[in-house]
Amino acid sequence: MTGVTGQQRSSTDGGRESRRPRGPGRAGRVLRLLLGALSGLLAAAASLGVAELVSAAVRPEASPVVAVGGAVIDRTPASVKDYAVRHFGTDDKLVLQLGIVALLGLFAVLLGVTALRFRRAGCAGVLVFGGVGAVAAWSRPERQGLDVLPSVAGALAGVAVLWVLSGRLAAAPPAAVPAPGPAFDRRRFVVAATATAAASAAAGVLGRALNARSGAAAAASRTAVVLPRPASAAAPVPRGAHLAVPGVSPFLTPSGSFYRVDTALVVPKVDATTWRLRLHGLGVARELTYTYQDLLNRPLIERDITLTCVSNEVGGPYVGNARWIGVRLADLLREAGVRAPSRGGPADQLVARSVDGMTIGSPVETVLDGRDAMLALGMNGRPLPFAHGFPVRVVIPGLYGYVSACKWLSELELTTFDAFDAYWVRRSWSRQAPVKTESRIDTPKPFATPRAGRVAVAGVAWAQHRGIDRVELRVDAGPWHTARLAAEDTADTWRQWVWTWDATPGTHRIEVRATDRDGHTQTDERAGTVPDGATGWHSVVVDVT
Ligand SMILES: Nc1nc2c(c(=O)[nH]1)N[C@H]1C(S)=C(S)[C@@H](COP(=O)(O)O)O[C@H]1N2
Ligand SMILES: [Mo]
Repeated sequence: MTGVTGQQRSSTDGGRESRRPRGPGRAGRVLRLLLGALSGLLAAAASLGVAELVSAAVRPEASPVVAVGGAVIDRTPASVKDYAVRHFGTDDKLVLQLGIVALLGLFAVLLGVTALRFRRAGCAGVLVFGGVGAVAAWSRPERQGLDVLPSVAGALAGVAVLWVLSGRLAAAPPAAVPAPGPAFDRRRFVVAATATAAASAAAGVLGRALNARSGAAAAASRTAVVLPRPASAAAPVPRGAHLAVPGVSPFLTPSGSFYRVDTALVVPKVDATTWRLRLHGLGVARELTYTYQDLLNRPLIERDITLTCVSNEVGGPYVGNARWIGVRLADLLREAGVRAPSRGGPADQLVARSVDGMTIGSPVETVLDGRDAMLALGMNGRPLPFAHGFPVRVVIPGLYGYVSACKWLSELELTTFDAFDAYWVRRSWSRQAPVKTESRIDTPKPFATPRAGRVAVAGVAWAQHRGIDRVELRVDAGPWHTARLAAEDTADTWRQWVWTWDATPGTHRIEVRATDRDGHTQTDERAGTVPDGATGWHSVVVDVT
């Protein structure tokens, strides 16, 4: 009991601190600790602000939070990456960066408090953090020479701020009579802290603005693109490919709502006028370099192709269908003298490299087997959006994105699967990964409460390059019913389907399965996405009223 009373008393004392001119009492010490923590946070803010400003002179990807985030992504095991994609979806990158900033803030507080007593140690801690940023920037696959600069400059700014602020908190003005309140010069601390906060914010805002402007040339180069009419146009989408069922995914996915999966914390802004594509490697008779205009000048093909991510869970959202315009990849390879392995070619893997260091390996045999593998320049009638790979990306029907669809392409290298493992393969995903036959119920939504009677159950099914042959549904593990399939656009696109269910009141589970043109029916065996794509039947539970 005395303990409690004691606590109560001291807190009351704290409240009356101003009436007790007895030097730094408990409240004074607490205030000093808080100001120490604040110094640490201000040092961190100065670091980030200065780093952002310097990164504008280097490149946005070199700013420390982005560099550390990128390095974390590079080192994230497949299972964790999968968890992040599943739980945060496209916000996973935001969550990651907020996490890094939160962690930084926590350490900043610790360092600020440490510096109250151990000024050098606190400042050394700030340098260590700068080192982490610099090492992260240096470890990125696409690192450039000056990438460490923002972290180093930021760390030096942070050290300077912590040194000055902790100094102000330490030094009591020499006075014969102890002054009221904490034993340091409040006014000088407040001035320095305010100046630091203002300068950090200004540096950060200016850096952000400059970084945003650095994409201006790229944006202008994109605006200037006029896609020519394709030499080989896609046939119009058959009218019967769209079922007029509310809630079903539109046959063509608008670019703005097309799923996005990549490791880029900053979307690369590539200037098409200076962009180059290098084609080289095993079995290439002569190395070739293309400009964007070179590709635009070639005969272009236009095709509807459904893209799917290997991280898409059964029933998941990472699938979309677009109309792509581009250069036939097989033509380019053949001109360079490349032969398929089945025709004696020495290379069995085509590695696509992006400006951000991504590597994606596809089987040469598949690229040359007659399918519409292409270097896409356009998506849904417009130049590729930056987020989807401007100026040029790869699209290969029938393969998951991580083994086919390299965005922001910069290089094509012919090699072998024995000689080289691409980015995701080094992270426990399969070397080869054809898209699995899948179906998804879009409507009704899980836990919907439709009225008893006729309920339209509808969705999409895909088995790229094989084509969908049949979609079936069953309720409460009853008999299978065949859905009505929308008209097929091509074997490379998904198909909508609908089945009219005579729903009875109660809770029911609806399950779907698809069969492809090879006669393969989707298995009910549940498998996770690692290493080569999820399996199982999508099901939806509804409450019929
Ligand atoms: N440069 C680069 N290209 C990339 C990726 C990436 O992380 N970086 N991700 C791949 C993956 S895993 C998929 S599923 C597709 C997704 O393409 P989208 O974002 O245009 O839908 O891009 C592929 N191309
Ligand atoms: Mo993916």
